[in-house]
Amino acid sequence: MLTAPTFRSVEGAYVALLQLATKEPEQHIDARGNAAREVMGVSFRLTDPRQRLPYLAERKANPVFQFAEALWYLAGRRDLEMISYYAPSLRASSADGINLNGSAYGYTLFNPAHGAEQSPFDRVVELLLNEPDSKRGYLPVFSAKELSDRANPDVACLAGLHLLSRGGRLHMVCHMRANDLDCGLLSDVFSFTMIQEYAAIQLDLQLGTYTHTIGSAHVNDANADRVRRVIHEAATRPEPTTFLFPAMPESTIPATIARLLEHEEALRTNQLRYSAEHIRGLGLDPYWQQVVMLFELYRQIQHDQSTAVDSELLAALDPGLRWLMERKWPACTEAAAGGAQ
Ligand code: 5HM
Repeated sequence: MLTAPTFRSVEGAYVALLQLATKEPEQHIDARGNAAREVMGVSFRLTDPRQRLPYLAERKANPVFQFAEALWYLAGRRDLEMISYYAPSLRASSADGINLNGSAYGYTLFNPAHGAEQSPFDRVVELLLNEPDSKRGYLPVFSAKELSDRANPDVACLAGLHLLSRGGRLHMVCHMRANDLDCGLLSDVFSFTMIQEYAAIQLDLQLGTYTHTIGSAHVNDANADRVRRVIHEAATRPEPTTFLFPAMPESTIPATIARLLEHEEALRTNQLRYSAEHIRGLGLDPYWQQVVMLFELYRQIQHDQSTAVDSELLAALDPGLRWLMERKWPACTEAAAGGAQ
């Protein structure tokens, strides 16, 4: 088969790639201290890129981080302050303790390069509005100059995102030089398909397919045990757990992202605390209300160090997000158990 194998949701592609790299690795590598099993040049296509979350108890995906990272990209940011609150391990990738460089993909995509008037993203949107069939809607991210410093801790893994408007739908093809199949792939697909959906809204197009291609697809030896457990769970559960991820509202514009990040900052810095009722009254679309609910739950976990979060707020989450939160965070598991009594 010369085209990428097709999956409906990211979960199927994720499990298939874990199986491939675990059972049929092409080689064992050891780069920058990370021993890993590797397969070269793999790809898959998602027919419904909105189905961007896996529901596997052994994987415990973190929807709080997923949305935080997607919004951090969409807002064109690179500050460690915001993103390390959700993923402290990212601090190790910052050369100056203030910003991320290579992996701050949104900074590259959503800000004008030095001397330019438009961001690369805005330029591609304008191009596709004028010539929908164009093949030039490419958003490069990796830059050769990142390799000039041999000690650079943060070289972009994303080579670029290609937007293609075809038949009234916006498709995306993503090229990654390297992808950690267990740790990087899920958050990358989540965020890039969010960028795709956001772009489709700006172009007034329906969401098309998402194709993901990887140069070095690998599973680090350090994660081999968890990977085995995930593969076992996927192979032995009676039925997959499925929830439908809803569509991003068509009213989403840059001001929506900025407004969400005002709430995010107030919660991250513990200046405000919200109830479910308060969040419903913020004037946000219900889709984005869910994200503010996730940020408030995370505030309770981080700042209040609650042993059980607000059960009313947890119950207000969409069932899929609730399922993930209850598996990821003990304070959510505890609140759900209390609510069930
Ligand atoms: O040594 P190297 O720069 O390739 O290490 C980066 C590691 O992070 C690789 O395992 C790569 O696959 C993973 N990674 C990822 O999967 C990193 C980033 C951040 O750029 C990412 N996805 N988004």
